[in-house]
Amino acid sequence: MRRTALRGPLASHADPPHRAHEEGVAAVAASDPTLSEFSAEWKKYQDQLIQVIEPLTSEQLELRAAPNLRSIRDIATHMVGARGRWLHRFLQLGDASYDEIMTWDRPNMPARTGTELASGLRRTWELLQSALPTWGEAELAQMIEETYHGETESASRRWVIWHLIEHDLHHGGELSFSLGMHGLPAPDL
Ligand code: NI
Repeated sequence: MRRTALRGPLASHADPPHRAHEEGVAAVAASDPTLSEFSAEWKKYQDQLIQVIEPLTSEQLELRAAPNLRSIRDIATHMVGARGRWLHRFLQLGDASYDEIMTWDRPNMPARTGTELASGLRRTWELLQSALPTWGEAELAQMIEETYHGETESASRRWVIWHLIEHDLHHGGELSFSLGMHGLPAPDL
């Protein structure tokens, strides 16, 4: 399978990158207990993220681990934007009301409040939750292809689910560190 990388200003590990489907991976149905449990546990993590982000003031959202690193606001905004691009643009879930959320973390976009960030996490979560029960083994394994900015990329729905988990946990760790070093409550796993 072909593997290509995004190029240009939108290139980021948060953009649909494009992993070839690994052959020989066992199929997982949407009703599979493992997938169900991962989804339920992921939801708990999301609830913890919302709990710590929603009450933050604008000043607190601007805190960061170092001057050259992303602020708490930037990290949370990026998590929402990446979910939007994967779920709405790449997997084509949700209506046109999700168009804007994909661009939240692009340059020169408005600074989101804690309430808005929590709403963005909830709205993108709803996209995934509404789709999961409709995906059987075939849908999870199906390769989705997207041509964006002249690059054709492909990934399975199953891979997208995994990538959003790793993306949330990766940036959730950055968020936790940034919160904790400034004496703010962080997700308590
Ligand atoms: Ni990222």
